[in-house]
Amino acid sequence: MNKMRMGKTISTVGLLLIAAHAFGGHHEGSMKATAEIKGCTDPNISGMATLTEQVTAEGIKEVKVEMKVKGLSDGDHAVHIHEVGACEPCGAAKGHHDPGPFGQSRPDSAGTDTPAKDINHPYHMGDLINLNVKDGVGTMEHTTNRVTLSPGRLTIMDDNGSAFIIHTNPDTYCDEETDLKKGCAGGSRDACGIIRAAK
Ligand SMILES: [Cu+2]
Repeated sequence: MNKMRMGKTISTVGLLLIAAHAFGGHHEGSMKATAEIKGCTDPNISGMATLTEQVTAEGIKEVKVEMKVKGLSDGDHAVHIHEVGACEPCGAAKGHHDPGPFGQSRPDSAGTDTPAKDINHPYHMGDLINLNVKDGVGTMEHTTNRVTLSPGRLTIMDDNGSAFIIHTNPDTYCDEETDLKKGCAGGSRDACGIIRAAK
């Protein structure tokens, strides 16, 4: 084996070890991921989220999301899993995670007063519930079976990763005809956190 080949083999083994480490424990218990939440522009916003994948007795994978964030304005703030694991700037996280056949990831982001033509909210796989902030502390707990941490068609741990986005306004879930307008999914972005595999 020449030197180049050896190098390639070693790095492949290294990657496998990293992958085994990141996703280890799948059989013993639950898979986990975490996200450190930071303000898009406000350095006073900070927090943490944990994601735990569990398999129900029926064999369905579900992910429990627990989030605590300080520094946001009191009230409800939309939270979603966005399609790219990037937060600088917060727009880099792109649209809502939606690996479905049509991949319509835009929520309410048309540049005018009308909604985006491909508005698909709240049907995106990454759509969650509002974070409720009281006295500057926001908490959210939600279990979803729309996404997985383990590999598969619904995974959020895909090639380009995923990130949480916390929006300025509440998510109205865009669930009424009269509610289908720009901003119904929470409007501008306050905070972001890249989702990373954890032990
Ligand atoms: Cu969002």
